[in-house]
Amino acid sequence: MQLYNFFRSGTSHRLRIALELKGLSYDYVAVDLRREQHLGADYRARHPQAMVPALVEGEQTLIQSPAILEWLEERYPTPPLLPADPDARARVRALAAIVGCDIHPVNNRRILQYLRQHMGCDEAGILRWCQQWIGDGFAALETLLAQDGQRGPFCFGGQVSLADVYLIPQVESARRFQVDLGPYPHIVAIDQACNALPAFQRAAPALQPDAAGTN
Ligand SMILES: N[C@@H](CCC(=O)N[C@@H](CS)C(=O)NCC(=O)O)C(=O)O
Repeated sequence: MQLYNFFRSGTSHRLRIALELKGLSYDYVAVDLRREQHLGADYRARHPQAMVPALVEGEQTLIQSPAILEWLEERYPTPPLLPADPDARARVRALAAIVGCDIHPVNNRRILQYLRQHMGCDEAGILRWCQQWIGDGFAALETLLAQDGQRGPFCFGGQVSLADVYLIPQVESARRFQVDLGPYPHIVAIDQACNALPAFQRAAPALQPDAAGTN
């Protein structure tokens, strides 16, 4: 498999974590969002939305990280990233969707570029925007995590799940946007527990080949 991705992209980071957790090897193909490589015709031919990630397997190119994560889960079910019970699966998917549907999309590069270029937003405004929507989602996640008496060190139950796969890249992004994580002790503890695992360590943005020379 080949993963077209960018070290600092949260959606790419999700896929790296899932591939590592499932013990799947892949070729790393860097698409530099800073140099707008994703907007070029070559990459657009692969992904008409001009976004990373894309996962190539044989003849097919898979796009959209939620769809790719579900495909990985179905194609490579061991170890599972979703619990067996339908109610538990709904819970894990809901935690993941808070990040995937309601936090990440509004802080995407193209949204921030639009705010800068068409809405007169300066860098302080951009930071406030990101902090607002990350904080909003994290507050809800923190409440849900605090209410769950059955939880172990991760987002759900005693094992890593898709909820953690979504959360950890979002925590990385929250730090980049200088979000105060003090109000979210459960999220911080889950971040520490996940980052103690080799799969999460190997998937970390700072360790990727295209991160070299950046800080
Ligand atoms: N829903 C898509 C979103 C992908 C996405 O937002 N990718 C970002 C990087 S994290 C991107 O390529 N942004 C390019 C841009 O905004 O110009 C997915 O989950 O795959």
